[in-house]
Amino acid sequence: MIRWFLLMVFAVTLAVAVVPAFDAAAAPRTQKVTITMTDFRFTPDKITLTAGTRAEITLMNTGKVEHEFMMHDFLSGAAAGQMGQMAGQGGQMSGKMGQMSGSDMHETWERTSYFKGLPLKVVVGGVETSGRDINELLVAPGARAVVKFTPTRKGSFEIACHLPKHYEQGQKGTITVQ
Ligand SMILES: [Cu+2]
Repeated sequence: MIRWFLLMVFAVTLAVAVVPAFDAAAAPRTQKVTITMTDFRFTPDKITLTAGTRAEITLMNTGKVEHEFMMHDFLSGAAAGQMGQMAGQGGQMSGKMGQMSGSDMHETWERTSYFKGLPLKVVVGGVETSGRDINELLVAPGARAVVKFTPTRKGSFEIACHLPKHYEQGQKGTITVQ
């Protein structure tokens, strides 16, 4: 009887000692960030993530209009500078500039998307979708979406809403992956 009791105590002690260590190994830390989308801001607009650790970005659109979430290389500034140079070269370039700011620019943002080739999970309204090459995410006013991925590429990346005139009004930010 006494031996049985001791065995029980030992088993319980063992369980207490082992479980926390096991949990830590089985469920690695997830970096959770919430970005509020308003008309026309991302708050916060500066985020730091750690490469190799799972990330969950919750996007909450509390604005009155739809907003988009894209994360891509910092090309907008460079492209804008290039366009500025072209404008300086003469009036005939300005027509081309106007064309460039449309679908060509969108292709550039998609081509340089951080999520290009990266497995991504998106949860909207409790429904999870997974895929690769999900480059942009539209969030309806009042809606919430969660983007799950593991950042790999390190550096500074731009987050932006490229719906007409949103970026220009300041709906942009930076995610730094260290
Ligand atoms: Cu927007």
